[in-house]
Amino acid sequence: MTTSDLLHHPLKVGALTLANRVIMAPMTRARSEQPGDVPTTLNAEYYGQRAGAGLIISEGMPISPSGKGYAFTPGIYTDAQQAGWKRVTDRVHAKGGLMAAQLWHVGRISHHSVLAPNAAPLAPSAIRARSKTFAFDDNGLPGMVDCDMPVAMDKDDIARVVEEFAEAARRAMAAGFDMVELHAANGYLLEQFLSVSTNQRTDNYGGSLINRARFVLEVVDAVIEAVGPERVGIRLSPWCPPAVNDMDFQVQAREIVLYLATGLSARNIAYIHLAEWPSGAYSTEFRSALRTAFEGAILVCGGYDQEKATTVLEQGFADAVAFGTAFIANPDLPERFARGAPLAQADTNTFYGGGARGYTDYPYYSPIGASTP
Ligand code: 8OZ
Repeated sequence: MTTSDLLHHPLKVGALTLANRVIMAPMTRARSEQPGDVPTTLNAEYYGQRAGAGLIISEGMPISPSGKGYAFTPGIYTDAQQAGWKRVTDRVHAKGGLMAAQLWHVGRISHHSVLAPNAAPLAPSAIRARSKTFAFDDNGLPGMVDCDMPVAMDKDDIARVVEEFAEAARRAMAAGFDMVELHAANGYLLEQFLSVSTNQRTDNYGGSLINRARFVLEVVDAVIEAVGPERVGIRLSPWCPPAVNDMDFQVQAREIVLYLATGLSARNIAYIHLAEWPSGAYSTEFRSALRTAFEGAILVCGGYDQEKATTVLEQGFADAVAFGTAFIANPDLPERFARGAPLAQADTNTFYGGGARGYTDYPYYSPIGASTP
């Protein structure tokens, strides 16, 4: 089997059969119609260009006003947003692709300028993130600002956010998505419950490993109830370091992720998606323990190139590999891998915000000169 063969094998993931194992990673791009954080035809064009991915995982979509922590991120909690996403999924489907909606609550990684009037960020405990988010400064100008002090969620807040995830999942299905992915990685709300660095609760959502996992499993159960287990995936990032949103997910990271994996396997969800911190550093022992604990598909992401991706598939530690920046600059990434074509480099200046430049203007590969997608 040649290198490209394995990445290009079809793969069953829950209810879906992916045409290949080259996944488009979820990436915040901060382009949406304002006010209202509504997905636009430009977003449809961007995702449609990348429909050759085995599965596109959307940028994180705030599930509610309190789930938002960044300016311009398109949400999935209003009728207008749902209709905007329908345009996106229609385009992806018309081009033969499949797409998952990433459901996102930022928790404490937020700022009053992007929240409802007088609202504070929600978190398991009132511990402020010593990190920044992209919101609005005191003059109303977009830029990096310090995260605000969060309030510790009470039982009503917890029940409400669980229901917000379920409602967002229902909206995602109504908007034509093929799958939902719960964002439980990179220092956002769900991971904030998992890690002792951010969860110092003394009720049954904090303390023991089982208690810290409780909120995540409640959200999973509510979302399964809404859309069925075969359309649910989850993103996890054990060992997520402080450099990422001041998360420090070290204590019992292995144990809690394997505990979750066992519970998720019993629930028959479609996949676990690892955001690897640091890139590619997970031990083979952890990777095989995860394989044993979880029967669904395993997606990995973080610093993979074609060669490393093929190796992790060959080793049997993953079923598919997600690519981020490579998909920004190479809308036809799976095709380039298959042909051994050179890869274009992404311009980091246009990652967040703005319009078509650095978003929909990266060409498809052509041996006689690049072509417009
Ligand atoms: C980069 C910029 C803003 C948000 C993540 C959702 O890290 C993000 C994100 C990444 O998962």
